[in-house]
Amino acid sequence: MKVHFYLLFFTSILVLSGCGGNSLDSSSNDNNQVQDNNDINSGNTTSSSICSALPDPTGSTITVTPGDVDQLASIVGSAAEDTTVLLQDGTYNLNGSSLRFTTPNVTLRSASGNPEAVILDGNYQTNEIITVAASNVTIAEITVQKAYTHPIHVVSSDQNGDTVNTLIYRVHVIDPREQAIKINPHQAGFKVDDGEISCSRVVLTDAGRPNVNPTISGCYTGGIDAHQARDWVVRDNYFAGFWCDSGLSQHAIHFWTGSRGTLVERNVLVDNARGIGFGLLNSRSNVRTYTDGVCPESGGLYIGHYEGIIRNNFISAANPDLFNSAVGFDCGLCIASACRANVVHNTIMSNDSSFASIDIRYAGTNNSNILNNLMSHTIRIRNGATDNDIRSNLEDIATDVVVNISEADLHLNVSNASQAIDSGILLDAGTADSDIDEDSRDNSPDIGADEI
Ligand SMILES: [Ca+2]
Ligand SMILES: [Ca+2]
Repeated sequence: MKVHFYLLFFTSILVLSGCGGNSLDSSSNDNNQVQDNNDINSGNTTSSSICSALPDPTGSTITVTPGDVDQLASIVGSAAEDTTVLLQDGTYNLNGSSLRFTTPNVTLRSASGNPEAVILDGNYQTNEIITVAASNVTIAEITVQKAYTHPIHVVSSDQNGDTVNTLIYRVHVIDPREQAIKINPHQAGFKVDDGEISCSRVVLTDAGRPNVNPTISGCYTGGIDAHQARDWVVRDNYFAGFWCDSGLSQHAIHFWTGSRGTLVERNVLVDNARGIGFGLLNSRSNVRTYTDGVCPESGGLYIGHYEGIIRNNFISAANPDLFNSAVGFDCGLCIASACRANVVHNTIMSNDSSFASIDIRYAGTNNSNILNNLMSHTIRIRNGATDNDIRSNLEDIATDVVVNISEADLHLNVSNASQAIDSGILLDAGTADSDIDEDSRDNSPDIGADEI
């Protein structure tokens, strides 16, 4: 049984908001834009059974309407543990305010379960729209758009120490001015671990692109930017549009500065300058290290990412505007100073140029497995990357091996995919037992993310 718990304060704002709704009137343009964004998701292969609606809330609930937006920050900030804040449909114009979660076990979600129907709009006035600074916080089934910096920022804090078990589920993150989802440890050394980002859409649209922060390489944006984060899961998401006319965007998905154990699977990435990155540089200060002897072969080398799996992802580039931008399509999988990574069964397709379908870089990238990947361009191995197991990949493959690159459907086109079908090597159990559709792989695995 659900327990509904309303403070008198909240009851009063609910009553007041019942005859309001002014903020709803201004939402039509934004709703249209989000609908447009959704239209480009036609290539998303995730099934509804994988990304089903969240179960009903447990514990206390507080229902909020768009008319309550001026109180939303205080409602979130004062919510007790085991509280769910339910947002009624409409656009919440934050007008510079930010939502900061400092109490564990608090959930923010739409009442309807429809992410497109509840929009938290920063209108480039709010810096961070949502800051998660406590453990076991869930953000679900809403749209978060137009933050001046980060729509969602997960941090550790002096107050709560480590932040663990963040869940970002069925959230649409649209047109950030900087990185869409930022994960940062507090400088005192507390960590931000064990989170999950799934079934979400993270998109930079043509309308939003001119608003990107031009400082720092000219294109200071990206999808997920995670520092020193351990054991995060990123699955069944859709990322699109992270590039700029000038400057190099950060990756759609990036874990670095000593992150570890990241699992990145079944994501669809469309028209991003850089796809999935483990690590980045070959030296950097302020990185996380471990005392358990992980990656003993790398002794003394700079490591940007330890262990982890990248599997069963579709990464495509087909937008002429991306190719005509200053940098174009840089890399689909960008592996730099990443030890003991498993990079297996991904499909990377570009119908124009690409610097590298898979970039394997720096001596810190060692003892990693690059196996059974299917790509339109090549694997580049450079800057001292050695001692990796790179086999059974198909490079320089024509894009008609997949169903439709322009619609980001990189399933194998059976009539043209004989090179890929049953051509892979059998991987250790548990490495990639199923494909992007969650179909089981047979004992003659098909190369790429799709098993026929
Ligand atoms: Ca097969
Ligand atoms: Ca399949």
